[in-house]
Amino acid sequence: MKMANFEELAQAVLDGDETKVVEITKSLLSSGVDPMEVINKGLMAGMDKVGVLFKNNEMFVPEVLMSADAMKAGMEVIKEAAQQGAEVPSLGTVVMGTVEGDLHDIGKNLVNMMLETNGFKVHDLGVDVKTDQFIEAVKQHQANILGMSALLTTTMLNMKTVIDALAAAGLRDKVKVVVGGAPISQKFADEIGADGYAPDAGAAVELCKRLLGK
Ligand code: B12
Repeated sequence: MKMANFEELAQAVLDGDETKVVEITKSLLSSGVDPMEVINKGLMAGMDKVGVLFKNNEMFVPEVLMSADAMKAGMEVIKEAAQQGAEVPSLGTVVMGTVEGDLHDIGKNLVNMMLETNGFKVHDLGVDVKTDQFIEAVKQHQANILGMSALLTTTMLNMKTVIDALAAAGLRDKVKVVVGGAPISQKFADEIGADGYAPDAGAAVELCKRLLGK
């Protein structure tokens, strides 16, 4: 059988073909390809194409959802493979969620996966997370880092609401706040008083390590 390639994987994400995505991801991993390459050159490359087609009205929500599910299935395979490696001591506890009103979670999940495989303990609150839920979780898990994701210009300001609520609850100096998502920038992060911004999952890991002095 010929070895599967990145283009085929990207195409399978674009087609929303979950079975094929799982099959190709497994095949690439078992032939020793670096998981990050599988993510970047295969899964993400496919999702990038989806993004362009969605923007140009050449692809619609149901198809995008199928692609999203296919990408998630591929990421699950990678996550399972990573968990079979040795236990790494925890670098810190992260509470992570997508802000209220926002249902996008692919990027957040990718960041979580990278944080976990790099030794952080992650409590994922999911999507559409209300301000109070963030505050409660930070308290409950004594989080070192609070991560927030937003993909919509209409929801990104909810990050500021959460940061203000942290301050009101007397928790602002106990936790580092990191933010990300397509519309977020370093400038925006500075404006809302976050401790850091990262443009992608790899940079998010570096950022969290740096903020905790690791
Ligand atoms: C997939 C998708 C959907 C899926 C989401 C499925 C899911 N489970 O996530 C569905 C179909 C549900 C959807 C719905 C909608 N979507 Co949409 N969607 C997208 C799309 C195509 C891809 C997003 C994605 O997953 N990218 C891949 C991931 C890996 O990248 P990422 O999210 O940017 O994450 C990376 C970084 O940003 C960073 N990061 C992310 N989070 C965090 C957090 C931290 C702490 C850190 C440090 C870093 C970090 O690291 C990640 C990994 O590298 C984008 C287009 C785009 N190019 O972004 C539109 C897009 C975000 N959607 C858009 C819109 C308008 C909508 C809808 C309003 C459409 C509608 N009319 O119904 C709804 C809103 C629903 C809601 N309330 O949230 C617009 C937003 C426009 C705007 N400026 O606000 C976009 C930009 C498309 C467009 N060009 O019009 N969408």
